[in-house]
Amino acid sequence: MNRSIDQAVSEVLANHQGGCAMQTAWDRYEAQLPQCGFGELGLCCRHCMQGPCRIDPFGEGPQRGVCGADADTIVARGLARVVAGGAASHSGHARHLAHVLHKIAAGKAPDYPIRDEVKLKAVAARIGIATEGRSVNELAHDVAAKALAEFGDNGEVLAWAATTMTKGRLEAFSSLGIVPTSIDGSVAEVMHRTIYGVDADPVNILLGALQCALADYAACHLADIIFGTPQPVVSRANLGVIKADAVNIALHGHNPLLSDIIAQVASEPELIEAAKQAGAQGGLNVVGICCTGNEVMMRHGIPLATSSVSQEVAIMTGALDAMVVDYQCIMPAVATAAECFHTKLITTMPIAKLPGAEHVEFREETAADCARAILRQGIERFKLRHPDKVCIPAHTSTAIAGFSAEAIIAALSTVNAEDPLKPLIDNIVAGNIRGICLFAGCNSVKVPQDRNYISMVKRLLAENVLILATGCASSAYARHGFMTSAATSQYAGKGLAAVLTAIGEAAGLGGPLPPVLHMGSCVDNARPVDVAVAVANRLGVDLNQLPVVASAPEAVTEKAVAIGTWAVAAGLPVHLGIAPPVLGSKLVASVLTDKLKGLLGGWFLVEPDPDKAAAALLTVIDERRAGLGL
Ligand code: BF8
Ligand code: SF4
Repeated sequence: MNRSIDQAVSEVLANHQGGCAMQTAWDRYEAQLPQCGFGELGLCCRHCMQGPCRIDPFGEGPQRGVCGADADTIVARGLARVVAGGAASHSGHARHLAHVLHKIAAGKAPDYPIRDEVKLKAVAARIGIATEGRSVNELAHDVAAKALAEFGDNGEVLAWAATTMTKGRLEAFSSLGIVPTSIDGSVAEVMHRTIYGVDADPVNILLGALQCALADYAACHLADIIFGTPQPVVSRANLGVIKADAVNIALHGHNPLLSDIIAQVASEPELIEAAKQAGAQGGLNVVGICCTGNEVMMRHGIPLATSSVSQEVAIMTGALDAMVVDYQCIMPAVATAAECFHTKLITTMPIAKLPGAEHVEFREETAADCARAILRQGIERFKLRHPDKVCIPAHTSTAIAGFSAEAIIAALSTVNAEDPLKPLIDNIVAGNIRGICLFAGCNSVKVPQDRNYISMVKRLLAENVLILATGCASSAYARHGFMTSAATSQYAGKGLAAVLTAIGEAAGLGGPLPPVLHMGSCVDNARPVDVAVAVANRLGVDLNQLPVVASAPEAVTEKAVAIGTWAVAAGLPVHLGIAPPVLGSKLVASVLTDKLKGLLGGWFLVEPDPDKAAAALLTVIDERRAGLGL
């Protein structure tokens, strides 16, 4: 089985010196085959202890569970709970940040200055907080209080949804009764209505899932105030960023609270000296994995080692002295991998401990000290590294990251300072930018790592589609060299290349903008929406009319499903390269892939073949262009 088209990953898989029966996600996937057909189709229910119940997809065996739930109900309930899982994760992350913002305002988190006061003020004004004559801490307090209030239920539409979507979208949500009024309430309500004997109407359940997904969307907006709004930064990506002569510390997970501080204190001379004293002439080398990796890459230029599916492979280089994890997308298997090498695995969050890891509880009050202590543990561990087990592939690529919505607008304003959106809109109208595709989501063992991303992007770029990327999609394009000026000349169609060159030169980049813009981690999917909403408002149209599409060609997690679902609600056609467990219900599948189009303008397009998927997205882009008279 072809596991990855990333040469660095393939080399380590082939040549690592793990010894002790080192297994990876791909091995464990093969051991699972064939996977359960009922589960794949979403036809297994375990929502009560009279089950598990299974529906026979061929119509020969049982068509109803013990309670009478049929395939449609069971599949819809299962999907809704997947969305709730995703929303709970993203909103847990957001709640954590809101609490920290509160502490910052109260002077209880001294290691976190407010890094973007302008954004704090803008967000405060947007959500209706008085800003005139108020101090930064007062504003931070009120924004945090408002954010925390979004988790409760005051019966009003969530401010972060109401103030960041188009009017047309809000009307569409209202007409379907899916306006989110509470983040926690939406998650809890999905759990309630999908329990034994509550909601059995599959369409009603799906509407609940859409509302919950919109709550997920609302929870994606706080990080820049605390950590700073990213600006373009040149870094490197792929396993070759791990250095043989340095103490290598990998930061893995999602919430940058600790990793952002580690990224900063790693340049302290005492720590670098300590690393050298331990024998690492290259000093300290901090690298990122998954979305924490994206966060520190776009804000601090920290190089990105690899993505989710290959997280164990970073350890298998034999040169990772410590892996520091926070939460989400951390395979328990990293503990086993670490045991086969000398890597110190450190968990930091009370809700995410791993058997086999050392837990260093992180507290915002003493963040910098905690970060230093963790780095010193990595330095100690370096002394135990076995040089004969080191297998670092030479591959890396340059990657320009940090294209926040603000950074994109700033780049555009170098072309037209009065009206920054005009160059973007003019080029869409002229066809130089035929459309925009947001790639999001994960890498899965079910697809050779990165294959779908890379084949689709080559086709779309050649057809002048501008690409935005977040999450592990960003990682794929960073590792494969698509986030460079050179990639524009190599892959972009003529029209797109001309636009990217003009903007890059006007912005003083000394070359074209990359054809794939790294917009951040998965919680940063709100950034592309911000740009799309600005364009839609400027044109006086709604999001579901724009030639903008999304794709999660190698999706894995519940979080990815939650994001895909709100993207559909936002009016985007969303391609999925791996079918979610819904195909056991013709009704649910037809709502998701067809009926939603009439209701919200967005829908899911399931296509495992990347060539066909790219062609389908181009067709949709052209239909939307035609709809706008272009
Ligand atoms: O939040 S893309 S595998 S790392 S879930 Fe996870 Fe998927 Fe990667 Fe980031 Ni997003
Ligand atoms: Fe079976 Fe119904 Fe219980 Fe599900 S909720 S396990 S279908 S009895």
